[in-house]
Amino acid sequence: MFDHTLPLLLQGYAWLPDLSRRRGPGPVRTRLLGKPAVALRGPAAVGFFYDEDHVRRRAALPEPVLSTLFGQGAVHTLDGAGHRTRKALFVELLKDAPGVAALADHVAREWERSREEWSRASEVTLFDEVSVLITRAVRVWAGIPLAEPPDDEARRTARDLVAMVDGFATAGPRQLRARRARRRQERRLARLVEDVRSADTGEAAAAAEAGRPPSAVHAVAAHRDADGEPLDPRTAAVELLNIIRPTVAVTWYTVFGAHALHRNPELRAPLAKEDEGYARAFAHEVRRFYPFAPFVAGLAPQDVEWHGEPIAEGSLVLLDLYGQNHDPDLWQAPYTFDPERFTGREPGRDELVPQGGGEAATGHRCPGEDVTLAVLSTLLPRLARLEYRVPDQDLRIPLRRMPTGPRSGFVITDVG
Ligand code: HEM
Ligand code: MYR
Repeated sequence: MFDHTLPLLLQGYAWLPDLSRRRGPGPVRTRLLGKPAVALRGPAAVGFFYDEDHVRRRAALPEPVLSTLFGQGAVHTLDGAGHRTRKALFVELLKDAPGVAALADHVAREWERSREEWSRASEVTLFDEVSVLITRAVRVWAGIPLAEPPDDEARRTARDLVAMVDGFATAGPRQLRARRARRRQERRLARLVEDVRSADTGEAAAAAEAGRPPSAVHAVAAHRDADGEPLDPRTAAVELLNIIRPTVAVTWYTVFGAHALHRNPELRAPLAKEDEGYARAFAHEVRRFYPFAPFVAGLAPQDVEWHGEPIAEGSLVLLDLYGQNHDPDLWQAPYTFDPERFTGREPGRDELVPQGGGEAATGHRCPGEDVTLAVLSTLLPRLARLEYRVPDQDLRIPLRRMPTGPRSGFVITDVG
């Protein structure tokens, strides 16, 4: 069987679904990165995948993904007690309702400021502008100061954070740009962590005493791993980036939300209402419908078996997130955009998996789903209430590109 790494790079989101359609039902066997690989999907497969007896993360992610998207030594690469302890840092910061609400407030304030700027511009590329507004909000929230002049630095930082996500699945110039962006941002944030530590104001202890969460910078600087040691400054920078970069990555979903409103204009009125339940359902449907994370991957630590199918030790096990979110056995008319699927009900734990499945606190599921939903529930209703025109442009979303989005970046004019 030949190695599918190249077809994956070339075909992007279409690769696994095509393979699975050609092979018929059941797990898809292939080769990836020089290893035998098997791709699973469905709620039962989620349970199997997130059991550490079946799948481990150490050494599973290829170097080009680590040096761009996640960072060397990131929480994504840990297993066992080391993972649990590191993960608690994220879960405590991100699962905390007041903390998430505070971030959403910053996003709402930045939206107002951006909206005024946009109303004076002849045209606005939504992708670029939303990435800058979220960058401003998350930096303030996380306690990361902006150098002077702050606006220029916010734009440069937004470009770097976007580049890290944009370059992880390509061998072309975007990969190089992503590596450079990561090196630059890691250097800056490692220095910041050192500064915070040497000027320790006791912020973490003071915050705990006052019953409020410490800022992300302080929490990361004060964190101790399972071995009782603080993170070295470079690893601290990696994990700080694992909070601010994915928050800015919500830009992709925001622009997909704009795309959904454009294609389904009848959804604008219900989304524009002050109806938190509908906004959340709309955000869930954006995360289900549009392509972002294709799959997650780990290695079998021993010979294991899935539904009678042997998986040899050392095989790559993939959980096909995009495939599961469009599986006709799970979703009626999966290629129809319909927020009503989620009105009045929350999706089951292992049903909707754009950000992984299982439990966030104990497994590798994304700890940022509350943040993602809060940012989308802040931005998308405001977008639905905004007056603007969508001029002719290339709004196709190429499935061969990873990550993808409307080609034009979603240009709007006549913002009111
Ligand atoms: C993990 C997707 C937003 C922080 C993950 C994983 C996926 C994902 C697929 C891997 C799950 C696994 O390995 O099983 C996304 C998408 C987002 C998003 C599509 C929306 C744009 C966020 C946000 C944050 C965040 C807003 C933090 C503020 C993390 C961290 C991990 C992670 C720290 C590593 C968890 C671990 O390995 O234990 N995310 N995420 N993500 N995400 Fe997100
Ligand atoms: C973020 O910035 O962390 C949010 C965007 C996450 C995209 C997740 C992509 C997962 C890719 C796994 C690739 C594995 C290749 C073998």
